[in-house]
Amino acid sequence: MPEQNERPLLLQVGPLLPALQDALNSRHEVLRLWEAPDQAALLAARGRDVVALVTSGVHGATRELMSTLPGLQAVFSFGVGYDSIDIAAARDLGVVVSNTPGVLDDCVADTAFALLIDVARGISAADRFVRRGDWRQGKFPLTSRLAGKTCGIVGLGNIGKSIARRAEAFGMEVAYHGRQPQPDVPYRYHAELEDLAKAADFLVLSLPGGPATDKLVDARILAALGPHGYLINIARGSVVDEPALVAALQAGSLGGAGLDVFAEEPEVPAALLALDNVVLTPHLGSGTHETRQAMADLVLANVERYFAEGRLVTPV
Ligand code: 8YV
Repeated sequence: MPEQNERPLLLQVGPLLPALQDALNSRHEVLRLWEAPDQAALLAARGRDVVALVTSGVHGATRELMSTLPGLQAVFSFGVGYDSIDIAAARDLGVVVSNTPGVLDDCVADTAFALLIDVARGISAADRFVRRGDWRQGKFPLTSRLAGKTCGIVGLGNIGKSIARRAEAFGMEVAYHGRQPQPDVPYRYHAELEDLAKAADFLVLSLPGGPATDKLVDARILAALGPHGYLINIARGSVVDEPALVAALQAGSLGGAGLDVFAEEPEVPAALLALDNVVLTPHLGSGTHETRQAMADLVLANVERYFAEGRLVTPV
């Protein structure tokens, strides 16, 4: 059980959904770290009273920050990916961590499919074509059909499975790569990522970020996907060797890419902006009113259960 304080002091690392901030503020005392003119001074003055961090996949939680909070018991994160949270440090410090799995699968899978259809059929490029007035000069080039193609999914977790169901509905074959084959799924497993990339027309990345998957998709994998292959990334920018991706797209040795995530967000390599066969979105995978509210509700449920019962709803 957490130590019983009247109003536990929470430290919020960065801005969150306003409805979540309001709900936290109404029940707890919340320090707003990112707004402090002198963060070190705030931590020196109040850090010893902080019992929990509230953060997100974007803001994360470093070992350095957690180590300055001797009373820290829990980290509550808004988002399913926790690669920005130092889980090993949390374990060393005896700090529990929660995230928000399950509630964002549909929206992230929709984003993956929106990017996939867009790159295959050239929807964003066609929109630019119409706006430029080019239609008067001739027809838009032919594009690629989805039905009958192979959708190769890297990381067949909850989001990957939601993507697979969409691919099936569009008449695509589904194959996947992950650490283990999953006996209960009807899709073909490739133990080697390179073999999946060779077999796939669309390689969709829905695996966790972090050191274990850093630059997993490199020049070799992109070459296996080939000049008629498309890369879709709704996972983390870190899982792709971004300079290798830019080089493959510029050389025409990769057919195109749909990217919601980047290595150095919000920076996007300038070379990508010039390419018509690339669709770029600003990490909006889970970004609908309904899903962000569901994520906020799950953060709150974790906070409330932790302070009432000493347990998390969705522990990492
Ligand atoms: C969020 C995400 O944008 O859940 C994740 O892992 O990447 C997104 O849903 C992110 O957590 C920051 O809010």
